[in-house]
Amino acid sequence: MRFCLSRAGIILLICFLQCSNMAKSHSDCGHDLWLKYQKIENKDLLEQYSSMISVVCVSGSSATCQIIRDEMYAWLSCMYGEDILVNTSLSESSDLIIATPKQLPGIEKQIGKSQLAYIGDEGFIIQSMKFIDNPVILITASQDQGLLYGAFHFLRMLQTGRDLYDIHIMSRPKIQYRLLNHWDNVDGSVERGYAGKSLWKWDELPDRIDLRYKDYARANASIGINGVVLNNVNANPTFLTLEYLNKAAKLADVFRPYGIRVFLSVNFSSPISAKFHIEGNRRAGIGDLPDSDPLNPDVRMWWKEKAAEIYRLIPDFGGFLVKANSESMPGPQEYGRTHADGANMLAEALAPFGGVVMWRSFVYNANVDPDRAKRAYMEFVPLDGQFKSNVFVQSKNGPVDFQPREPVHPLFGAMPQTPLMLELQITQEYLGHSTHLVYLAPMWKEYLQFDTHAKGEGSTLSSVIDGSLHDYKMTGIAGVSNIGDDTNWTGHFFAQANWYAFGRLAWDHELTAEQIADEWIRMSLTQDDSVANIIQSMMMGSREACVNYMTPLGLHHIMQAGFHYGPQPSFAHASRLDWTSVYYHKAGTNGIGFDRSSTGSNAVSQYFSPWKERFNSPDTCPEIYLLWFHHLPWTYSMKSGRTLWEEFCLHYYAGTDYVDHMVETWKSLQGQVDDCIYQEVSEKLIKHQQDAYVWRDTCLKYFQKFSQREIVQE
Ligand code: BDP
Repeated sequence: MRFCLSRAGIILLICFLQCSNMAKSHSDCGHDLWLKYQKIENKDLLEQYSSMISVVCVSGSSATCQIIRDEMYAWLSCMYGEDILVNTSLSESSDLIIATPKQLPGIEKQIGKSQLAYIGDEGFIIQSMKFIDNPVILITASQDQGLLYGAFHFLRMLQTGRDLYDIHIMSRPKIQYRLLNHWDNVDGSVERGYAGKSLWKWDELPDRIDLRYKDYARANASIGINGVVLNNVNANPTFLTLEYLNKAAKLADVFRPYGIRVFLSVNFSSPISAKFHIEGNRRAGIGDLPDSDPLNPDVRMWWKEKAAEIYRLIPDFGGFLVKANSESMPGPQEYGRTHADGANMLAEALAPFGGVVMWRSFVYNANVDPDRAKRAYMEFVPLDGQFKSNVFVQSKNGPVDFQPREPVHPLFGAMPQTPLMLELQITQEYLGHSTHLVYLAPMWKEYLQFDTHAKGEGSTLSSVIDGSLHDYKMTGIAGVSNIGDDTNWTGHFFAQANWYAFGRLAWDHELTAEQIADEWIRMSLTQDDSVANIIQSMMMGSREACVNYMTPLGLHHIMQAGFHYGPQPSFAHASRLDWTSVYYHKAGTNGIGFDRSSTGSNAVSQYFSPWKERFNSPDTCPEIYLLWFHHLPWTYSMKSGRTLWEEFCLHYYAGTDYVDHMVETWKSLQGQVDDCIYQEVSEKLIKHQQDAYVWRDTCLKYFQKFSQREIVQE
């Protein structure tokens, strides 16, 4: 059956219009993300591709296979600038075959059982081979979902100019649950969102399905994300009402063929929420029990019934994300129960349906310890072994809160019996919102590659979360989304690279930050090698620059109170100590830094040897963490031979110099990238530059009051 002309006539038309315009004038201004239909400009490549692929066979009949057909048709026709054939049945002329062994018997024999077993449920194989004596490229997988991932991988190869000769690719995700966490609210606002309002149009759902839901699912599938927590961790019980579950179910229907499951953040007090129901305020109360004690049988039954109700509407519902006993969110400790008691109650309700609980470790009760950085470890490590098997403990990468740089959270490696899920923040709450150009993959790699030494050398954070270190039975990673309803999705065009990088690293944490940037640039901005290299190198240094002009040498949490954008090193408040800047930097005429050594708060003791010893002494502590672990005099001699104060100043200047360099680099690219994107990024960079100067000057002036020394620039 010839598929393309009838079924995809409209796609074809749109695609050709876009393609023909693409070369010079068409500008999506970032709306099409890294999934632009674009012609291949390199003639040799075009010749290679079109001689090797002209008749595609995707034989499956599922909605997912239909998506693969649509994608293949639209992309390849656009890339070549001419119509191609996408069929459902195999013919002698098929040269790209996309099928599971079930759909096309014979594949198993050709590929081999062990290879198919290796790729599991979500992986794929792309292989050059002979089929009916013809050279073909085969994309195969055990499930249609894997075919979709394989198809996107193959299209990425074409878009990034890879050779198609003699391909042998076997890929499977290293981590099972690869989720975006949306901090989206009922009223359409997004907590720490800098890209417009929420993508979810709650008022329109379930009747109207915004077209962007599909685009969103498609973008996620193209990078391997397989789950979405729809709402804010500061969860409103309204999301568990039938009205909102019906809305969530509609989203789940759109996402399902893309292999994306829906999850919800839940409020631990939901069973008593009728008490705080405020009419007209959209805070629907859904439960009228007297308490939400996790050991109360009525409360347990309430959650069981709620879970059953959810699964009736969303049969593949993923589970609950929970922020409990943290920042005014209710939790089991209100009833004298532990985090494990709370998590296990929810786990019990979800278990019959295969759902999981992601219980966050982001807690910092001041009664536990005066040092906020120590608290989560102290609360959670003693609970290791007490959680049910479908509970994750979800932990931020560092022990405080998504700072531009923190040491790794000491929990990683310290809970061998509890699957730890890593939570990264894609949205730039503390790294310049959607104004600063900061490519986050180098930061995430720094964490993923960190060797915790939990079981001796080689115990990297990535080996903890991919389950290989402790043999976790389930594995997961979450990224707090930076997506909103802005035309370009993420506010700053370059922030798209962070969404992209999160997905790619969640699939394979061994990819390098450079490689991921290169892919993204070639798919989003240019196919020109030299332009791509310039942009990649600019992106690679942007995170270190941000650390330098905001919080160098281990300084942290000195941002504007609440807003977290600009600097406010002077912020002090008597009752909210661990939210203030002065608590973290402890600057005085005697020096600066938080003493977490064995003679200070002793947070170093939470790390494995040799880190605890290395961190403990300023001589062996890596300078990037120096003021995180030590309070040192301004005259302290750094490895460079300069004083701490001199080095401190130079870091601030190095940070702003790099931003100057980014501004100049970007200027040099005018005319070489899409005009609209060029303009938007230029405007953002100007503001970025101004605000980086503000950071540098505010901080240096403020700390100079204590150091009482000249500011040095070189
Ligand atoms: C902090 C944010 C706050 C979040 C909290 C969390 O400032 O808005 O609710 O983290 O992760 O970074 O729960």
